This record gives sequence, structure tokens and C-alpha cells, in this order.
Amino acid sequence: MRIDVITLFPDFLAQSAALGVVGRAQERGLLELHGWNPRDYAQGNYRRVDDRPFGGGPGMVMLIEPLQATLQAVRAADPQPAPLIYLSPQGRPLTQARVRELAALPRMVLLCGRYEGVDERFLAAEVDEEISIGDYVLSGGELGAAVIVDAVTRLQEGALNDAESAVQDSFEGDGLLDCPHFSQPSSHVLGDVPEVLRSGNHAAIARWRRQQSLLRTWLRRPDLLDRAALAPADRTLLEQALRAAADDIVSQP
Ligand code: 9WO
Repeated sequence: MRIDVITLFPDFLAQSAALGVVGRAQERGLLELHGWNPRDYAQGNYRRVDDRPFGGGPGMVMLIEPLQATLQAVRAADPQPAPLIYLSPQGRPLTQARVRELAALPRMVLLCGRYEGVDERFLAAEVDEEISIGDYVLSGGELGAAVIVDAVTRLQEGALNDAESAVQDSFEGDGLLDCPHFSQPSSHVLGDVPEVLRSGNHAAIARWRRQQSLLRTWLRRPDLLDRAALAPADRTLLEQALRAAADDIVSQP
């Protein structure tokens, strides 16, 4: 897929996409990432991209004209249609479900604001979708854009190696949290690896992992657990785990 990022710091995006799965996806031709700097499309000796807000107040607002010129160049560079997505705390919270939909697009354009944001008239006229990566304020949209680039790239066919694909189960499968993972040594002062994982009983291991996922989701992110949607087998697993945990507490001296 092709992703164009409009940003005053194009190097930032390139750096964040250079390593690991995303870097390799670029080498494999699965991701084509292009950075566009509105400064390069600004007019005059000073190449202004921002000005003071009407109505007063602190900070600066990104100007319409440099952004329009940049967007025109972005659209001219490739005929494929692409939604323009603005990263901001006012956007719709990003979910793995939306990531999956975005990952299926041939192309998208990400707009990163700086300062106090972008002139509302440009947003109203050109932006197709506003996305938030969480309820906090950053100093710009670049980290949000990097998050989207990463999340959609690892879903491209061939981006993950076999060993990495299994990891996808965590959130990808059914919206449950991941189970705990253990490696060598099996015995350590920090604790022992759960016996079931060393048993070689693959059915018991799968059952234990499922149960851990259910229990952790119940404990840490109950908002993700639509218990009505749990399969009867899952509900039984969770109830068993909760009863065992309750027994544990009651049996404490
Ligand atoms: C600045 C500010 C100052 C005082 C009170 C509220 C305020 N909000 C902002 C603000 O939203 N600044 C933005 C900085 C303008 C657009 C780019 N910036 C940004 C994007 N910060 N945080 C994001 C972001 C993007 C996606 N998901 C979460 C946060």
C-alpha cells in the first residue's frame, strides 16, 4: 500500500518506519511511504506555514494555502484515490477493526498538525476522517501517523514472518488480551514456568492460554469483554478461572 504523510517533520516519519517489520515491509515493496513538507509549498521569502489565531490566544495555526498546495502535489503524484486522515485528539478513537479496514486500502494520506492545529476551513473542506490514537495531547500528529503506518503495515500480506504471525492472535483474533509468555529457564528465583506449559499436552496448553486471556481481559479491560458474545465454552473457562481465583483468596490464612 502507499501512504503519503503531510508533515513539517518528514524525517521523523521516515525514521520511525525504518526499522523492524515496517522497515522490512518497505524493502519488500509492501509499503511505499512518502513524506511531504508544507514548508516546500509555502510562498515568500519566509515560507510561512503558520500564523496567529483570529480571536487571539496563544500559539499558531497552520495556514490553508501551503496545505492546499501540498495536498494538490500529493494527489498529482498518484491517481489512486486516497482518503485524507487528520490525526487529532478530537478524532474517532482508533481500533484494530478500523486498522483492518485501512490496511485493505490501496492508498491513504495522513495529515499531521503542529502548533495549535490546522485552520478549520481546510479540515472541513478536505479531511475525510479524523482519528485519535488516545485521550492525551501530543505536540503534533506525527506519532499518531507513525502508529497508523505501523498497525496497517504489519497486516499487509507477507509483512510478518511465520514466527511473528502467531503474535497476531492477541488482539487480531477476537479482541481478547494476550496470555502470558514464558521462556528459559523453567526454574528461576523470580518464579517457575507454569507446569501445564511444560507438559507437552497441546490441548491443555491451548485451554490454559485461552483461560488466561479471558481472565486478564476480565480483570484489566472488562470493557472489551462483551460477555453476551462469549461462546459457552469460553464462559465456562472464565467462570472456572474466577472460581479458582476466589478460592485462592478465601484459603489465604
Ligand atoms: C493544544 C492545546 C493547548 C491547550 C489546550 C488544548 C489543546 N489542544 C491542543 C491540541 O490539540 N494541539 C494539537 C497538537 C493540534 C493538532 C496536532 N497536535 C496533536 C495531535 N496533539 N495530539 C495529537 C493527537 C493525535 C492523535 N491522537 C492523539 C493525539
